[in-house]
Amino acid sequence: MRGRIKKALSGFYYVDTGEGIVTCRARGRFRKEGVSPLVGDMVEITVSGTEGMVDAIEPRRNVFARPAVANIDQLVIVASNAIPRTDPYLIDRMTAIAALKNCEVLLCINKSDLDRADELCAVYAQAGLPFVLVSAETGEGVEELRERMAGKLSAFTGNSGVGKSSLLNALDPHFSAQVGEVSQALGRGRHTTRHVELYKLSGGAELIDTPGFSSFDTAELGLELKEKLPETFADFAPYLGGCRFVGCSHTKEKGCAVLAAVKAGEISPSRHTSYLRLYNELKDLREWNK
Ligand SMILES: Nc1nc2c(ncn2[C@@H]2O[C@H](COP(=O)(O)OP(=O)(O)OP(=O)(O)O)[C@@H](O)[C@H]2O)c(=O)[nH]1
Ligand SMILES: [Mg+2]
Ligand SMILES: [Zn+2]
Repeated sequence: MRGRIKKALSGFYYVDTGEGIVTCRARGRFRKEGVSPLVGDMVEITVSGTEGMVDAIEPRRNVFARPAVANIDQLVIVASNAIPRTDPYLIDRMTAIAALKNCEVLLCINKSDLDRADELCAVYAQAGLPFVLVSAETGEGVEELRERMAGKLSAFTGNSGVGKSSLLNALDPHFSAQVGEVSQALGRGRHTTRHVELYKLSGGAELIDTPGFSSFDTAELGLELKEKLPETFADFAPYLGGCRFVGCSHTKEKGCAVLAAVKAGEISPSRHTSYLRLYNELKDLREWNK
């Protein structure tokens, strides 16, 4: 039988076959080969009694380590300018990683009832990144978000406490995903969502809710990103051919067209600061990281 993994938890995979959900284990050879089945994967399973076994994973169109998902059409980066405030670096980093994987990105700025995030909106309007300003609390923007998710498989990502699960509940009240308090003292969420799960929304969209993170990890940073970094910043594209030196790193060179565009206000300083931070994180990666 064939199906899609809709939930992964404690070594069990919940596979939607179209006729129901089969709880599966995965064959031992996956572990030996260093691959794990992921939510979003299309898999071949054999069913015996009420249990199943994942035999094979179909080729993936894309795969992410964090959030751990496969085959998504769109990565929805949920952010907030209210507590817990999202560092724009997180947005720019995820955007670059998604660009490398040819995956669409939608920025979803939540908690508009608390903070309208004018600066963030201005930065991403200028960068040409699609974004929606929403509130899971008041419902502002939720219809627009729903429209942008129609007919697609999307995955939420973002720091803990920005309201990913709250938005899932706002999009389709018949889900009651667990929502957690934000620690005002620490200014961050409490890691309420602990597993990755795919939900079919009424209206046709499919959405994967994922655990939030509190720090940046390096799982997605590799040589390919290092080599293609400037191209993963779409707003740099018009300038990349204009630098004086071939192989310009766009960090400090004389005659750099990207730096000139930042100076002229055509590229936002916040985006270029993220570029520099990512460039420095990637700088020391060597061949063996491949
Ligand atoms: N005022 C306001 N509060 C919100 C909004 N969205 C979510 N919250 C609150 O923010 C807190 C965290 O929400 P969650 O939905 O659990 O956040 P999450 O991103 O799923 O967090 P993790 O599962 O830990 O990654 C809860 O107290 C929500 O009620 C919003 O639009 N406005
Ligand atoms: Mg959550
Ligand atoms: Zn340059």
